[in-house]
Amino acid sequence: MITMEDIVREGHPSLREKTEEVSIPPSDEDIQLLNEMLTFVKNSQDEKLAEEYKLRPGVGLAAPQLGINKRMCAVHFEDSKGKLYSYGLINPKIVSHSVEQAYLSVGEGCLSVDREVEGYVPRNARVTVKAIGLDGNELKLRLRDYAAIVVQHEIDHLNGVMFYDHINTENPFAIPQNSKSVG
Ligand code: LHY
Ligand code: NI
Repeated sequence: MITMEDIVREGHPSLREKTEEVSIPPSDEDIQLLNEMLTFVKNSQDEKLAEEYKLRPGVGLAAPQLGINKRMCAVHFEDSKGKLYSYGLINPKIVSHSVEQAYLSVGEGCLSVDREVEGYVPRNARVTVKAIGLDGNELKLRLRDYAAIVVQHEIDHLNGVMFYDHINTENPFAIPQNSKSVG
């Protein structure tokens, strides 16, 4: 079972590396790892399990956060309408995105960052993502607002990008161009 001890923190080189594509069809080992990643995210939202295993609640996890150099991530959350997004994503790729941007009104955090970093993180308000799912089939997700933000945060990890790389250094709370506030 994956716990916080398995998650690397800021300063670890794997958070800054560009990851390798997973070969398709994915191996049983890759699928197993991705299933464990998704289970970690689910467990972290379960009050009892989170307390028992000292898990920090999260909505997403990317393989580089485990020191694994592969293009895989897992997300599990509900949007503001209560729609569930629960996916393991292999080789996810943003195939199109809106011009409009969106940022979380409370800013972002990261399971690999043990400090508060203030500021707005501009992202695309809408993205279409293609990936291979846990069943080995191709997935095409059309995401907006919170769902789009979370998946972009995870895909960034696959490219060695941290959320705070996007924050305006002069004014962390400058309203991004052509953007809406989410959350
Ligand atoms: N997890 C963050 C989490 O708290 C993801 C996240 C995304 C937080 C967007 C806030 C906004 O679940 C990770 O850091 N995963 O990489
Ligand atoms: Ni993160």
